[in-house]
Amino acid sequence: MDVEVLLMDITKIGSKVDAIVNAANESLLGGGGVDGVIHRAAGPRLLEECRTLGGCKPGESKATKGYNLNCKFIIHTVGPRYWSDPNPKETLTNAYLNCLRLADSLGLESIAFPSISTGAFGYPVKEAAEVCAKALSGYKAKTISKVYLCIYPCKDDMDIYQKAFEKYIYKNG
Ligand code: AR6
Repeated sequence: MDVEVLLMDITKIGSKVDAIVNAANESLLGGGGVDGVIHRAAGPRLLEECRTLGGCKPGESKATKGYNLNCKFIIHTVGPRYWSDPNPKETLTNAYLNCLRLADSLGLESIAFPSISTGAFGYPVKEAAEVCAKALSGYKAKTISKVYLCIYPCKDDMDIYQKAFEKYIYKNG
């Protein structure tokens, strides 16, 4: 599974990937940040489908169609709220892993993630990047061969993710 870190608005990666991950909240009914951008770009039919899903717990994931985003699926996950989650590291790890497992179960080959939980949910970027790099590097993919991390809009954040992945690969030979 090849991982590439990009400085990119995730809604612009479109048909280049089979699935785009949304950093949502438990309601799955939209919000601010990347969630709001994804709903606006995908169009109102996304919200209609989300209403049928019955929400999503932190660390879990659910799939919808991609609608106007031109990817096959949007995989919605809920990251931890850093200051109130009883175990934010475990919840963030689960959020990444459950998106990958769901993508594999759908037979997908490529997936794009945003930086889950590091906006409204307050997870410090450096810590979140370490958790992300560890989760992705340890995952044994079935059908997924390419993962993009679309970090946006901050170049410093992208550098932090890049370093986290380099360090992890270096540590593991
Ligand atoms: N492409 C990629 N990343 C983006 C984009 C974009 N277009 N826009 C923002 N980001 P956040 P969370 C980055 O707050 O912390 C929502 O209201 C952003 O700079 O979107 O998981 C939901 O409904 C940050 O680095 O998600 C939930 O209530 C990262 O995406 C809550 O926020 C995550 O920031 C979820 O909070």
